[in-house]
Amino acid sequence: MASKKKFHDPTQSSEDGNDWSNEPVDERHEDLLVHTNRPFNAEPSNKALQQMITPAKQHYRRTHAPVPLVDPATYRLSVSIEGQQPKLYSLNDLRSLRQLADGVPVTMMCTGNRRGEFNPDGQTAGLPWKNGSISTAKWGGGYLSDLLREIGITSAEQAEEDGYRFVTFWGLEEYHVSIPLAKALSRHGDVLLATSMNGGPIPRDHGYPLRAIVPGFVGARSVKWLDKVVVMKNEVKGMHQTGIAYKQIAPSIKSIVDVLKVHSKDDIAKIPPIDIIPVTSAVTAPEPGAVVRPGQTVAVAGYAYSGGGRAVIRVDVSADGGRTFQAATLSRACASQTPRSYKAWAWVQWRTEVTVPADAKAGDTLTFVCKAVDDQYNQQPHTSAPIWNVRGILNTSWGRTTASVGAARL
Ligand SMILES: Nc1nc2c(c(=O)[nH]1)N[C@H]1C(S)=C(S)[C@@H](COP(=O)(O)O)O[C@H]1N2
Ligand SMILES: [Mo]
Repeated sequence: MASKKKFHDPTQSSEDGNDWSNEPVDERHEDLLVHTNRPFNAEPSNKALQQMITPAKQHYRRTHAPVPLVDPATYRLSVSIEGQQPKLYSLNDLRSLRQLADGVPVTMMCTGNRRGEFNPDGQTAGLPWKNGSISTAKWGGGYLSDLLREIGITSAEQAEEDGYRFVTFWGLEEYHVSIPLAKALSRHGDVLLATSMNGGPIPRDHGYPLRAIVPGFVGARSVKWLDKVVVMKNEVKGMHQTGIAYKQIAPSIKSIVDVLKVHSKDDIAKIPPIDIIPVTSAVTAPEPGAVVRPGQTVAVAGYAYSGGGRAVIRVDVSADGGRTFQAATLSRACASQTPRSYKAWAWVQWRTEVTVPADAKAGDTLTFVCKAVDDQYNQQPHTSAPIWNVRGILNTSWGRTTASVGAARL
């Protein structure tokens, strides 16, 4: 339940009918690249993306409404089986669940990461994210499966026989999505009711006081400001689940208006929304447009991630646009997130060094490229043009950045 007490400042209320006076502006790092202020959508700098664990102030933000203001004393989580009386849990009640105290490193990525790179091939509908709508934090809290057991959902098999296949999460501002019940109940799923981020309370922007964390799934399923958890027979109806938000439409369809000419609403509901991101990677150093010199050794760095707990096993890096490659050195977020653990929830950070050819000419462009391989040998598409789609989701093409060659130092 959101606090009824609002510290309303009339000078800050805006023309759109929402109350924006309670935004947690102090939580937001000044280096964030802000796409929209109301609601607040922003991504970290390349430098921040080079850290294994993203500091909370720099973790990307994806919001759709003002950030709810919650009083932890009166907050209650409602948990139910569809059509039955809900049970209410205070934050204190939730502390009695088995706790994952230290937190597990989980990479969260918005499906629209790198959408902006699609736009030269045709305008997409959505925020023009660069390569930063992805971040990694250590999330701690209780296991959702323990809470579901308390309301009588003891086994996925039994629940499925009774017709229940989904768990739906509702945020306090009405955002709602579903995940498969099997993911929520699996010992290997690690679905959390998180109360901590990077060892501290969850900042308001990221879901204070309670957030679902669904490791290995797209960011959209990790619902912030959790209000209700409902075990359901079907996935919930709504823009972020059955609607078009997380669905990839054929590249021939160039506008949202055209989507509706080709697909009825019912058709769209039948297209699966993305849960598990294919393997992807990006270059975070050098900065786009950096000037490098002939013969110079350049540090090239970036991240690579694959959904569903698949571990990245190799990242190939090229300084000549993909004609020749060298393997980068990988670092993992924690020792247990190994290949074929199927619990590699976090990205790898990779780095390598390349030498600019001594005969490179001033004014030449060097194209740095990276491509990752996961433990099931999934690989990335070479370019984004063939996977262009009007919603601009899942740009998992090779990471790319260019630098220009300056005059040789004498
Ligand atoms: N309640 C609620 N939960 C939400 C959202 C939202 O708008 N409201 N956005 C989702 C989306 S699309 C993403 S990518 C992640 C972003 O989480 P972050 O802002 O902590 O990075 O939260 C998800 N959970
Ligand atoms: Mo997202």
